[in-house]
Amino acid sequence: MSQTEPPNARARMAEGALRWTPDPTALDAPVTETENVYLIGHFGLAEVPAEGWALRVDGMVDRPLRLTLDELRALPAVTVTAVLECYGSPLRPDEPVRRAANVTWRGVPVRDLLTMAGADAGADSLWARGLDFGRFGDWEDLDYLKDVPLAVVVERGLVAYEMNGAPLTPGHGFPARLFVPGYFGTNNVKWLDGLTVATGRPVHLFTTRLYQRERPGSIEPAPVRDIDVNSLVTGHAEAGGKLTVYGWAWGSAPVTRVEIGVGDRWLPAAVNAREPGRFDWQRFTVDLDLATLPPGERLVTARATDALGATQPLAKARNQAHTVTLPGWSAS
Ligand SMILES: Nc1nc2c(c(=O)[nH]1)N[C@H]1C(S)=C(S)[C@@H](COP(=O)(O)O)O[C@H]1N2
Ligand SMILES: [Mo]
Repeated sequence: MSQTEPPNARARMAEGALRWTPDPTALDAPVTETENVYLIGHFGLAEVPAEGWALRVDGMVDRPLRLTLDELRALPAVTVTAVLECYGSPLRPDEPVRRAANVTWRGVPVRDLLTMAGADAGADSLWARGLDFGRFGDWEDLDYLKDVPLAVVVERGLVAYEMNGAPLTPGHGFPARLFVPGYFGTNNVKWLDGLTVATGRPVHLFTTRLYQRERPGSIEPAPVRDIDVNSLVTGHAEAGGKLTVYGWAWGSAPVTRVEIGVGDRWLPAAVNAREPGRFDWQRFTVDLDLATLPPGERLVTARATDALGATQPLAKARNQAHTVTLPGWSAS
């Protein structure tokens, strides 16, 4: 943990955008297989070798830290299964992108790192920087910086070095990334350089300019943090005169209700409860009686509502209800 070591080198950036979204039918497993977890990198794919890399923890701390990957892995770790979801392009915030996954993360609680470093009681923010850099839209020479409220990241944030039981892949942020359960993907900084304990928000394209959203009843925009209520239909089966439709629903707040729209009716689905303190996705399933469905009807929509009463909009929203076209069925 010497302070004389050189800073991390910037990542080696591969050519081309990192933007891949699987089909929702690939997302039916309770925990999404790593090869089916969507990929986003604003500047492309970054490569950061473990050799020479160390996580820096600095800012308002008594003892700045510098932890190699081996040192990080030697600390007590926790395992958390939680949703990773992309907010979508901050330039097109109303476009539904349906990039979501439920992933098992393993890493060191941010709380422990801040205790080791002796974080100042007056701090209220944690800034996380990535080692990737480049151009985004018309902006050049950018790096990746996010800030999260210290109280939330101390309560549930991790510096994750594994997903689904294996080291992070280069695309998902090797050697380590921040992960804050319940927060949108944009906050989960990959290819982590370091964490800075601070007060207030850093001015940056990805903090105070983009990834800011309007709040009803306020002229002040709010940073993109808590995940909106959302759902995906991931499969269906037809047997014994029934059409079963199923999928996943999630949000920062637990989902309390999922309705399935067929024709002009909304039918309640069964939804698994979420345990307190967890941020994983919840199964919904519904059995539709084929005899009562309009013949030839092919569109099925899922719409979730959370414990705070927020419901997925039917249109013009990033989390608008998911409609799938199923093979036709007969009314007989
Ligand atoms: N360093 C860095 N971290 C990043 C990003 C990035 O471009 N650079 N993209 C963010 C966004 S918008 C999302 S949705 C998630 C995507 O994580 P994934 O590619 O592992 O699915 O990473 C976040 N962390
Ligand atoms: Mo994203």
